[in-house]
Formats: sequence, structure tokens, C-alpha cells
Amino acid sequence: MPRMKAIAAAVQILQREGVRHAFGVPGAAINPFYAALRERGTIDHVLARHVEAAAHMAEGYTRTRVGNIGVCVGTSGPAGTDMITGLYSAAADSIPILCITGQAPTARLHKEDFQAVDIAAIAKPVAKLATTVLEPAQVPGAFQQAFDLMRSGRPGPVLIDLPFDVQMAEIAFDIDTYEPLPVHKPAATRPQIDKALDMLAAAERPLIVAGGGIINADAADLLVEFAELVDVPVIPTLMGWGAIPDDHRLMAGMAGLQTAQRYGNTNLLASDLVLGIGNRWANRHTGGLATYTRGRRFIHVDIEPTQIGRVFAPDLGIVSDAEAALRLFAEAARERRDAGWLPDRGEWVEQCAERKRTMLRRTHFDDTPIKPQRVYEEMNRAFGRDTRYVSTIGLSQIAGGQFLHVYRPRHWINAGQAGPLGWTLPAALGVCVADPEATVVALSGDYDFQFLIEELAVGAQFNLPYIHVLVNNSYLGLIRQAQRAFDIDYCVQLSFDNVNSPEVGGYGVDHVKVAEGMGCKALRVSEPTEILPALEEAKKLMAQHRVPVVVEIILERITNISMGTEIDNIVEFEELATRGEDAPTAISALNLDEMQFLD
Ligand SMILES: Cc1ncc(C[n+]2csc(CCOP(=O)(O)OP(=O)(O)O)c2C)c(N)n1
Ligand SMILES: [Mg+2]
Repeated sequence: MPRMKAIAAAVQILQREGVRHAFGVPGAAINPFYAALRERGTIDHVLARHVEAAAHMAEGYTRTRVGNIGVCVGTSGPAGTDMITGLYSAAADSIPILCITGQAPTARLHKEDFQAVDIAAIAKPVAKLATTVLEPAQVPGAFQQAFDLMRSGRPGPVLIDLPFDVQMAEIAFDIDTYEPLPVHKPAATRPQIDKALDMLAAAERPLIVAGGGIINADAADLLVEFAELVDVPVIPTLMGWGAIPDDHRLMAGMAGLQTAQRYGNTNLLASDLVLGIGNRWANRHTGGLATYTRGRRFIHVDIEPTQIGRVFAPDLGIVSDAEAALRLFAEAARERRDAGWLPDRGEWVEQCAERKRTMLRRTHFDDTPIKPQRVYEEMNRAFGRDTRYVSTIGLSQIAGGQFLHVYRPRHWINAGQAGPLGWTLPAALGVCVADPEATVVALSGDYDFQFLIEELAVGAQFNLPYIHVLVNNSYLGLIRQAQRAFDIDYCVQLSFDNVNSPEVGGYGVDHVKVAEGMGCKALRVSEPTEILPALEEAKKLMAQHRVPVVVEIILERITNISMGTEIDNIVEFEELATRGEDAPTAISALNLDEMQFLD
């Protein structure tokens, strides 16, 4: 049996489990890992500028491709604590990432050693497993278990904390005898699926709510196949967006309090049965449960048994991986179709499609300063079906959710539940590492952008080109809007007179200068007609220089974006679209050229 340092065995296991990239920040206690990484030479490392960013890069990396597991690395002390936010946003969205931390030597763990902190205890609530390995010979098993846990059941992150001496200790290990553990995923049974299909058949106005579990399970094609077989419209959740293309005739819009369309909410409210697959009834999707559930029955399919009934009791709960369930759903539906048992859904499908054609918000504004709605209209013009959008939170993300178009799974990459400011930029870098050929477009408000702005240098250093659309209202816009309920506008302003940059007109930070200082390219736009040319120019700059390109769009400072507290009381702040030219890049206008308006 070959003998080697325990950490060398760990690096061999990473490689055997498919890891090709890692994101991190070295420190003394994790240097044995870095030495092993260098010696092996099979894993590329991206040096973050902030350890939280390394965790978000790992998330972006995982979320981009089926089977990817992002790895982030640092010391246990301040690096590990920085990565907790990444573990949280990964756990919240069922995203596997592996966080590896280097700890003080075991003999000094209880001596308040330099940078020794019980990171495993801190990480426990936000990880499927968080463990400090105290026995060197257990290191291979810890990694084997980590990969098994990350992939099995509801996916999620794991933290492995390795004391310095444990990393350095010699153990017997032979990678040729190592096998990844078989992944365990519960699967629906045929009687369960038949029962669900009976309920679907008995309904008059059924809908499918498609959650992120479908994307995690790589089952988007099966979802579309099943929806087409039964001819039932689909409402994707924010995490499921892209599971069915926006321009599919059965895509009925998103429902929710913020990232939703008027037609999505109206379609949901008109339904009498909802079949949720791989979703978790997130509160910004459902709003008040009485409004959401009144007058309709629910079937809930989820991989995690404790998710069934967590938010409300469904009429039927099925514990299953989304792919396994959808495979059986499609198989059973095909049999029913061939037997002539499937009800005709033509009228209901047409009602949903009619709302999609007519219940639109206006995007075409010519105002200067620019109104945000216009930005998304121009983005729809500039970016094609293959674009991978990355965003986090704020009015920018909410309006993006309302107006942008997504056509493929993993092309809307969003920290949905946690929404940590600063996530967008490093996540976009992780997306670039995972798919170097992709057109990656990040969308941030000014505050989100400023949170981890230093990561721009990582993009420049490692040649990770993407376009960052930065919508600048010089405000914590979402919180300003929320403060209307308190009748205050307090501690939410980002404006100041920049003594070095009078040209930013009191908007505070000169993002163009900062981006250029970091080695990136940047453009600033103040007129609506300049947006599209700037986005086109950004594409050229990105191809030419292979660095991130920031397109800063100076917005009017106060624009309220449609939202509400219940899905039947969403407040509209702008006039709605009444003519085709009010919403020229709405999906029906783009694809059918048959927009009909009610007048
Ligand atoms: C780490 C963190 N702290 C606080 C918040 C609360 N929060 C959500 S949105 C927001 C303001 C976002 O401002 P900006 O990025 O400029 O976007 P805008 O709403 O103006 O488009 C804040 C403070 C958060 N999501 N994350
Ligand atoms: Mg802002």
C-alpha cells in the first residue's frame, strides 16, 4: 500500500471524484493542501480576493454544469467564517459545494490557538455535514462521505476541516482501490404516479410548478416532454426558471410577489390543481398561503421527505428525485394518451396563452435619466438564447426576473433563497470557469456590485471575460422601496459628491474608474438610446481583451418595481402596456408577432 500524507490522499480523491477547479485563499494552516495541490498539478486554482467570494465562485461553478461540484478553500479561522455565507446560499438553494478548511494542530485546538475557531460547529446549520477530522486515517473516508452526501438526496454543501497535523500525517492509501460511493436518490413508484395523474385528469385547470430540483436533476427535457404529453401549462419557480423555455407555448409565466409576471400570477390564481415538482413553496413564490392555496388542490413531489408538508399540507405528497418522477410521469402519460384517456386541455391552455400575450408591463420608456424597465428591453435585444444570466437580489434582480428571457436550464443563475449582496460578481466568475465558451451576463445593482467589487481583479488576472450590467440608482433600491411602508428614506442612499469624479453627478462611486483600476473594461451610459450600442461594444471589448466588461447604466434614482404582499395584490407603479410598442421585447411579441391587446 502506498504511503503518503493524508492531504495528498485527499487531493487524489478530489481528482477521482471529478474536481478540476478550486477557488480559494491560502493561509498557513491550509498550506499542506496547497503543497499537495501543486505537487499533483491536476486541479486549477483561482485565487479569490475575498474568501466569501471563493465560496460564491464555487457556487457559480456548481450551478453551471450538471455534475459539477465547486470547491472552495481557506483556513478555518477568518477564511472559514467568511465562507459561511456561501455555505448558506448553497444550502438554501440545494447546491453542493465542498468547503475545505485548514485548522490549527489538534493538540492546540483548545488553547485558543492563533486563528483556531470551531468552524465545524459554526457551519453545521448550513451544511449537510461539517466535520473536523481528528484522525489522519479517516481523511479518505471523510472525503468519500462528503461527495456521497453532496450528491445524494437533496443536494447541499459540506465542510471538511483539517487540522494541520492531520493534513501532514502519513497514511496508507491507494487511489486505485478508491471508489466513489453509489448515489442514493429516492424514486417515485408507479402507483404514486398513477394516483397523481388521476388527480390531474380530474382537474379542469391544472398547472405544473417546476422548481430548481428539476434543474438539479437534469430533468428539464423530461419536464417539457411530460407537459406536452398532458398539455398542461408550466409555471417555473425562480430556481426552476429555464426548465421550460420562455417562448414555449406551455410556459405560463412565473408566479410570486416579486420575480413574476402579471400573467403568471393570474394563471396560477385561475388554476384548480397545482402539481409541484422539485420546488419548496418559497414564500416569495406563494405569498400568503391562504391566497395561494384557496380553491385548488396540490400534489408535491420532492426528493427530501421532510419537505412534504413543511409549508402546507398537500393533497398528495410523493418523495422522489425529479428525474425519476418525471420519467415515470412521461411513461404513464404516454400510455394514457395511447389509450385515449387524456382530457383535452385546449381551452385552458389557450386562456393561459392569451394572458401571456396581453397582461404585460411596459418596458419602452424614453426618459432620461433612464427608467430601469428600458434596460431589460435592450438586454433582450442584445443577448441571445444561449446567454447565461447571473444575478442575486435587489430591484435589479427583481426587474430582471420580470422582463428578461431565459430559454435553457442553468441559464438563470441566482442565489434565490439567501440573496447575499456581493454574490453576483464572484458567482459569474465561477460560471466563466465552468463554461469558458458561454456568454455570461451578470446583473447587479450598485450596492450588490460594490460588495465584492475587488473580485473584478480576479476576472482580469485569470482572463474570465463576462459582461456585468450594473444598474446604478445610487440607492439600496429594494430597501428604499420597502421603507415606504415606514414612511422613511433612511440609511439607504449611496449618493455623495465624488471629489475625483464630478462627472458621476453626485452618484458617489465612480465604478468605471474602479473597474479600470482592477484591470477590467468599463462603459457608462446615461441615455436610453446608448444602452444597446454599449452592450454591443461590451461584447467586442470582452472578446478583444478577455477580461470582465462593466456596462454601468445610470438610472433615475427612484423607480418602484412591481411587487406586493399577496399574489393577488401586486402593486403596479407604472402604467401597463396597452400597445405592442409598449413592450416590444415581451416574449409573445418576440416570437409570435401576434400580440393582441385588449385596448
Ligand atoms: C449581505 C446582505 N445584506 C443586506 C441585504 C438586504 N438587501 C437586499 S437588497 C439590498 C439593496 C440592494 O441595492 P442594490 O444592489 O443597489 O440594488 P437595487 O435594489 O438598488 O437595484 C439590501 C441592502 C442582503 N440581501 N444581503
Ligand atoms: Mg441600487
